[in-house]
Amino acid sequence: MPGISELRLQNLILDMDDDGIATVTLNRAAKRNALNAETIEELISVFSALPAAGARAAILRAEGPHFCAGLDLVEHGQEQRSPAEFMRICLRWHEAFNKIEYGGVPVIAALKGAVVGGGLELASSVHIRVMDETTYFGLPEGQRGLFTGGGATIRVPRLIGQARMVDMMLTGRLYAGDEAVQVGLAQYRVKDSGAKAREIALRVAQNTPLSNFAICSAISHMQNMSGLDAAYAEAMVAGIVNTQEAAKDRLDSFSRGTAQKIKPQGAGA
Ligand code: 1HE
Repeated sequence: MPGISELRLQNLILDMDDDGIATVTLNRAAKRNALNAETIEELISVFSALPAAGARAAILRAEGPHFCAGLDLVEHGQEQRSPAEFMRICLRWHEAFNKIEYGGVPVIAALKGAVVGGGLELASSVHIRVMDETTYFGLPEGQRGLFTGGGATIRVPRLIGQARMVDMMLTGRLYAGDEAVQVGLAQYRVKDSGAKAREIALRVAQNTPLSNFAICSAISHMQNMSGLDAAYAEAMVAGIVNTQEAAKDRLDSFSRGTAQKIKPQGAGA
């Protein structure tokens, strides 16, 4: 697998800073960051490489005023794909978004403008979604004579429930503002989603990498298991994570009474 310095990217920009925060930028603003086949392949390459590159967290952001306009409808129309060809395309989308969701590196999306169709499928694969005042969410597939193919049927109901998703697809209903947070499409709504995503990434990067790995892969895997199997897997993951060497200092510091307490900011002793 190529390292991050060997990746040749046309549609994404990848930057890794000294804090171990990777920034992945969708860089097709002229096409509203619509997802063509090449961009999907680049997402697979980048998110495959990040864990081995030692990324402690990643920010997924976009150039231009819109996060992502979904499937590249122009490419799709021109290619005249057969059912089997488009099925293969969808499997590559799943590969890309599974790398994000299951890769073990916390991914925080800085959202703005349109997060629609495949753009919402992409956004729903990250671990923390931050929206700004311009952000809106939609699933216009019904209006376009299409159906979701990038995992929305699995991920979007987890966020907002099946009934809301079906409503969005049938009626073209958009969610924005406070309502989008209330229904679960974003966890944070702020003026500057990029700045907030960075603040969150830096905070998340303070956790031990093994805890983050478990949080950002095990929980997703467990949603696919029976309750009994998930409980067993949870015990195994906890067996590994909760006995890790890297946590010893943190536990010692708690025993000595020097660890930060878990209280709301500004609360008294
Ligand atoms: C595109 C795309 C695209 C823009 N594919 N080229 N997604 C949609 O149904 C959303 C389609 N896009 C829009 O509704 C609007 O473009 C936006 C609301 C996102 C932005 O509007 P605006 O006025 O800022 O930009 P624009 O003038 O519409 O577009 C600027 C350029 O981007 C223009 O290209 P140009 O060469 O004429 O300058 C557009 O053609 C291009 N562009 N969106 C291709 N999506 C795995 S299945 C997933 C199924 C889906 O994702 S369905 C949802 C598809």
